[in-house]
Amino acid sequence: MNNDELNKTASQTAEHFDEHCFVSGHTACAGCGQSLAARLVADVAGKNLMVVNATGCLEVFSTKAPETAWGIPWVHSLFENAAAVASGVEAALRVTGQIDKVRVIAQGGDGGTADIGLQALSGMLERGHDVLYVCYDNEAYMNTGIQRSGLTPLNTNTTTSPIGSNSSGNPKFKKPLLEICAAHKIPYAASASVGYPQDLQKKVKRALDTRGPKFIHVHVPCPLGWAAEPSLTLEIAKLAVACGLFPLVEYEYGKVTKVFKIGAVKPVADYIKLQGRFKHLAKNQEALSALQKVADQNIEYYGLK
Ligand SMILES: Cc1ncc(C[n+]2csc(CCOP(=O)(O)OP(=O)(O)O)c2C)c(N)n1
Ligand SMILES: [Mg+2]
Repeated sequence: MNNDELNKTASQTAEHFDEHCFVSGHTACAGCGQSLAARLVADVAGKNLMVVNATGCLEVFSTKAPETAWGIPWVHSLFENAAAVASGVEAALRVTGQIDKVRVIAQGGDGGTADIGLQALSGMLERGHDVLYVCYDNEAYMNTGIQRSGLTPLNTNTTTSPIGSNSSGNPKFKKPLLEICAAHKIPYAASASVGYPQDLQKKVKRALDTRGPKFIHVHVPCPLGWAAEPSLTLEIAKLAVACGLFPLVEYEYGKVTKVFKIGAVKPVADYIKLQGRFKHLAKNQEALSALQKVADQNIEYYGLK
């Protein structure tokens, strides 16, 4: 692209940004839950926002140079240090007297948050920075080819936890990320789902209206990594909540203050049957029961019924 073409693209993009600060034209897959959730979050935050983005799908598909889908100041950190970089951004805004005017969001995937970035996140929460950290959880390292993460569910087929004669997929339980963050006794921590957009936006607003460190864990189906129909993203997200595998809850200062009651609980079998990553469970009753037990325990622990 020459300079004239670049300037033309920039002015067209500026018009586009009047309505939203995260816009279409990026290269996310069809049905990507993460791209929809990121727009819902950015829409609540508005223009007075600075975003620090860990390496991962969202960073890659939204900022293909020389283009960007972000109409606000946006920083690409490393895979592991979004929370540390956001801490620095917040500290700079604080010492220059701008922290009341600008909100700071750090965001990353499940791998970037629950595994490699957990230390930086814990430090940010402990130090008390006025930052909202959003984890977009698609339950594997999707950008590099569907490797399991600490947030991959039990018995999921991934490229590093493949099914086989002696394997029913991922042998580990999903890490209790929300509980780990809430245990820092931060003012606000919540889980949300792209399947419930209004609930998600209410929680983001609540978090951004609260001073101090905040954390939101958002469940976002990934059609490619979950081997699911792109048109079913929202239905699958809702089923994860309805079966108890992804509870929607809120914490204040380390205590549960609200839970999203499920009503008619659906069996885990209804959730997994729409996803190729769980196809093997149709013929493996023991592995399916183990996953159902995880959901049952969530329902009991949080009183979801
Ligand atoms: C230190 C380091 N290790 C590995 C990578 C390679 N890498 C880039 S993105 C990524 C996966 C990201 O997974 P996740 O955080 O879950 O985000 P997703 O792509 O699933 O949205 C990996 C392993 C890297 N960039 N830096
Ligand atoms: Mg991921």
